Amino acid sequence: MALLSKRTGLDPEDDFTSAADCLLVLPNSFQEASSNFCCKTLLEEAGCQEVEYKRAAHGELSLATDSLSRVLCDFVPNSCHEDPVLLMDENVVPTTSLANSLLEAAPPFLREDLFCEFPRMLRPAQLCLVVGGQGARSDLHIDPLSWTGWNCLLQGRKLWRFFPDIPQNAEAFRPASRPFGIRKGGAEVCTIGSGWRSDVDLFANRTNTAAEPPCDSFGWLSPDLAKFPHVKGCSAPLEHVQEPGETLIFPGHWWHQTYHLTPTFGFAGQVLNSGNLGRVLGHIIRWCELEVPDEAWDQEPKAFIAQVLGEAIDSM
Ligand SMILES: O=C(O)CCC(=O)C(=O)O
Ligand SMILES: [Fe+2]
Repeated sequence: MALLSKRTGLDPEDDFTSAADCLLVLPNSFQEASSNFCCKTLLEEAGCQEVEYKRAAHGELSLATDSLSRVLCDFVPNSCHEDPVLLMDENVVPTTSLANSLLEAAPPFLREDLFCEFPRMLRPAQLCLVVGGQGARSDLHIDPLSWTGWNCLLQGRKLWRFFPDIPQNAEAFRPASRPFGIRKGGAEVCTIGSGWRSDVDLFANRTNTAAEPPCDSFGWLSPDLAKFPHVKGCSAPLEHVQEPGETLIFPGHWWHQTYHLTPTFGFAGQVLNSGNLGRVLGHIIRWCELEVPDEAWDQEPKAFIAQVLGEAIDSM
């Protein structure tokens, strides 16, 4: 039996609050946004800004800093499987006029976001710029706070692998916690929840060298089993090749990793609404070991958020 499911070809105008437990694939969801327009705007308004990007030469991962224009125009086009370049940046877009244009172009249910009720310091960034060169991969991870993630691809093709968060996969991936909260001087001072990351790279070995290898067989991209023999025990993944124009909406508490089949350009964010409020606040309540009476769950979302976040902060 498949543990994870996918629904495709849905209308971006629909209200997806009740479909929080499967992968949704929306075609043409950010109607007004084109990668050329977004890239041009970013380069004009923020090309000189410093950004941190990830590169991995011969398996050695490192973080490097350079201007946005150098990363987009020089490094991303030269990325390859052995020396991949990935930029995931939450700071640049909010400083440009693109932030408003993108939020206006977003499907309506992504604009109704209860994370705006969180105290500013604990609010996740609304828009993350995700630009990958060919062969770039995210790490294998679970997003923080059990939120619902969205990821819009405007250009390129990206392969995703999803897995349920079950003990079998924790055994296979050997996760480390990635705390979510307020950081000061590099230290976490108020942690309200967690995400998880694994050192495993599900795409470490590439056996097919064609520029656009077939996407229906994933034997050609596989983990390094000599280095991580325990990965063999993981459950079968749900796979999806994200095409340009598609937005994916997925439970952030699923394990996921991406592989950028071609150079890509897109944005990611997360949403909190009546469909996943219980899951996200439940995550914070468990993580902070809060005692919340049953009646609290019957409150209006805003009041419930204020109570849980207030108690979480008091508990530090
Ligand atoms: O787009 C990617 O490469 C990774 C994005 C991701 O992990 C997310 O949107 O949660
Ligand atoms: Fe993620």
